[in-house]
Amino acid sequence: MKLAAVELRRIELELVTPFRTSFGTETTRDVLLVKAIADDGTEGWAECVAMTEPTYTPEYVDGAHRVIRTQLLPRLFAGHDFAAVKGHRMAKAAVNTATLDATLRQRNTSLASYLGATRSEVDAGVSVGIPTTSSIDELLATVARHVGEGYRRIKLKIEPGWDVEPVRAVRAMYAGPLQVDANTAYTRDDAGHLAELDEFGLLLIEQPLAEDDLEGHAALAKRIRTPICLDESIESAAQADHAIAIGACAIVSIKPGRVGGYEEAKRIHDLCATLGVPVWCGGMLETGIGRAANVALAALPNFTLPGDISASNRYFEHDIVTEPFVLHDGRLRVPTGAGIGVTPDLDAIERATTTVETVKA
Ligand code: OSB
Ligand code: MG
Repeated sequence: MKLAAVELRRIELELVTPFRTSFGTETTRDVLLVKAIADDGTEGWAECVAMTEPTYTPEYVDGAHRVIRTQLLPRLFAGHDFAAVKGHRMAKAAVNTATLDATLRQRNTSLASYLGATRSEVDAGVSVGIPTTSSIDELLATVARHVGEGYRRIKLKIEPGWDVEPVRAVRAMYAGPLQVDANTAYTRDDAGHLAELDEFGLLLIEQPLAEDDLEGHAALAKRIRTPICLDESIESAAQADHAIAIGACAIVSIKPGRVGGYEEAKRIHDLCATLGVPVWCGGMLETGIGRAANVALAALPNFTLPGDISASNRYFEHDIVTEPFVLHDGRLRVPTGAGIGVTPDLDAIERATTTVETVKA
């Protein structure tokens, strides 16, 4: 693929409901879209998953935008890889995925088949935020609605003060696959408290402790029965290998943005398959563009747990692809078209655009 230009476009989409986690509340999604334009006019698309503020990871969208503009694109146009640039994996992932999409569209190959997908549909899971009202009744109503929509797994966001009781209440009405995500909100001293979640038969607890506290996770794993899954801690296959080796996690959440792109995501998948560690695909409130690529990844064989891969209407009233993702019996269909296999809805994208810049090679 010979690159002619890259378009960097910021869009703003209102979320259908605020999304509250232990690190903050999102009401809109400020997304950086990256479009790679090949010399033959083929276009490849990706979204940068960095959030508005650096509260989930150090990266945030303004920073990623600037790193792409001033560090990554000059290297890309000069034919260099990004190895010299430390970190900034979400920024790298966005550029890597846009160029990969253009390459695959030129070759008329789907991302799913390129990555080695073995399924045509993936189980849909949904991540349920902490109600802004902190009301257990509201949580139960939300969970009941998602179960009614057909979701095959429910994930509850937890934090100190919002954990055992909400989980107990949900468990009393829902016997299906259930897991929790703390986004680093606990400390090593909370092991006794987190053990109170053992009785609910959770699939896993995601990232209870700080991202850099692998030893703490290994120690916690000895004190609770719920399997530990890492999200924020895992930025590469090497880190996954180390975390698994020291007993810090039994399950890995793979987010392509967090690890630098789909190639590294696949390496983590393959490594975990070899080690007998299940993986699932995390989400970052993606639009249909990022969602399509995640669905392709989640179709690989060792994605044995349902991901945070929900229908477009979980977050957005109007998605920015021509065919929004919808549930079919609790599953999403893996796109079969070339590249990410979805068509960006240019009118919808235009309506949501706040800034746009085209950088020529
Ligand atoms: O920790 O998995 C997380 C969203 C933004 C940042 C971090 C996380 C999340 C989610 C939602 O849990 C996943 C999704 O539905 O896209
Ligand atoms: Mg998480």
